[in-house]
Amino acid sequence: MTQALIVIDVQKDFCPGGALAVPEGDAVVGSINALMAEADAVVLTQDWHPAGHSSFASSHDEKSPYDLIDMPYGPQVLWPDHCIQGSLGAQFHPDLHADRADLIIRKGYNPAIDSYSAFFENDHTTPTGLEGYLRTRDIDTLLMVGLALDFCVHFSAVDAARLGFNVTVPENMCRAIDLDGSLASARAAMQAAGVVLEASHG
Ligand code: VGL
Ligand code: ZN
Repeated sequence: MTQALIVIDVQKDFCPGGALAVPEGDAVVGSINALMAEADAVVLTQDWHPAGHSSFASSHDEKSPYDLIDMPYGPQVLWPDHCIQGSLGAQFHPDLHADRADLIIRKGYNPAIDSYSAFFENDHTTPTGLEGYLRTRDIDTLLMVGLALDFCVHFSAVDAARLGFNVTVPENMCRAIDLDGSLASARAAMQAAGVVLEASHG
């Protein structure tokens, strides 16, 4: 078994004070840092949108953050502007041991498609390249942690399980946005895909 720790979007904009703050988002940093020391490989993802991204409510007339719209690839929640390429808010949380990362994978850079998953954009077909990286390093087991549990961790974990990786999500190292029951449906979807949800790890 070769295991990678996949740290999803632990960025300033998803922490208290950020543009799309996840409640207690910063509370996961210490335990994630501790886990990095034990992992065979560490991958960080970074939400990385161009200004005017199509997932921003500000890019659509008469829409507000958290409205749902139909995009060519399916339904899309509209978000406050966040994680704009090169902005302060797109930086990793300052206490995260980002120097430990073997790979940093950016996602959401296509102006027309959002990308919750670390593996595929929201069309569920355009790959980010992460699968190839993990397979060529003979990694078969993933611990997935970070923000937000009900969006980017959820879709990343489901895709990873469908691709055949053994996936565990320790919930104490994640925090959720919880929009209209999104946390409950995310948990159900992860379990249905074969993801192991743990209350806490270690
Ligand atoms: C995320 C909403 C928009 C996440 C990213 O990291 O969960 N959520 N962009
Ligand atoms: Zn985003």
